[in-house]
Amino acid sequence: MSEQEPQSSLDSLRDLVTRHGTVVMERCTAIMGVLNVTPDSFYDGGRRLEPEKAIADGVEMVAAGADIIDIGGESTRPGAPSVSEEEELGRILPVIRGLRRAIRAPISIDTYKSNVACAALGEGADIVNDISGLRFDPAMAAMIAEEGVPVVLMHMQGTPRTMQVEPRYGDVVREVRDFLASQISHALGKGIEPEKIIIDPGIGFGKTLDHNLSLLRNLPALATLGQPLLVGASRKTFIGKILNLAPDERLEGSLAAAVAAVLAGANMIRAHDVKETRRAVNMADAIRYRVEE
Ligand code: 7PJ
Repeated sequence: MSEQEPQSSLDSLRDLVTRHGTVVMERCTAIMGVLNVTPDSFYDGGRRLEPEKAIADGVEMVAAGADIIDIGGESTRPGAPSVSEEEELGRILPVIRGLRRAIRAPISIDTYKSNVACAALGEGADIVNDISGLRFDPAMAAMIAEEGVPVVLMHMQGTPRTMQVEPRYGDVVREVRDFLASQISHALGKGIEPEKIIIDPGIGFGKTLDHNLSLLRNLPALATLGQPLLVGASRKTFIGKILNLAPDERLEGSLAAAVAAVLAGANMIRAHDVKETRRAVNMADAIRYRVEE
């Protein structure tokens, strides 16, 4: 990118620089592949009890077009049992270690615990994906600033245990936007660089079906915060409610949501089905960004 080019336009966000490569989000949407190594995640739980299987799946996701692999070791579905740091680390560290040797793409770690995130970064992870948006662990922001790595700030109402009991908002779009704005300020205050902050409305985290649809419809209001915008709708419950389908039948609904998100301003899509999402998102990117010479 030339130096004269302004960085402020929403369609020319800065690239995301990580320890293992740069994720380009200027005029193309990045894909974050979901690699859960839990026994109980709602869709892919129990599929990767051996690290070798998880590593092979991560390699396959990169070959299918993932720009980032997001590794999670604790299910955050409503009612899932919490796991100790030791248990979480035992699940993720062998996978991060092996995957780091096998792929060049950046690895993100889906955790809200600073000790887990820090150990993951030590094994070669590159990005911290904090579903609490720096709310749950007071040591998280300073650790991320010290390490100089990018962070995903996600919105969630409440905690995973309580979030779906009775989600309530006056104006969901305004409240999610205000929360993200305030957590961006908090992150900056702790010394995290502005170009390393990604924001995420947290589809399904303390939201009803209508809250999720409102957020997807109003992504432009979140894009105006000026940070790269990540959306994760893949195989979530709201798709099941609309289509009356179980998680393993939600591929088409997930692709539709991904395309809608890209056309409304998302810069990164978090998805379980990388090959299919890459194709759908490439079509959306052409519609969104391609102009005749
Ligand atoms: C999300 C996530 C999401 C970010 C999960 C699932 C539930 N992290 N972790 N955004 N969802 N940043 O995989 O469906 O939407 S766990």
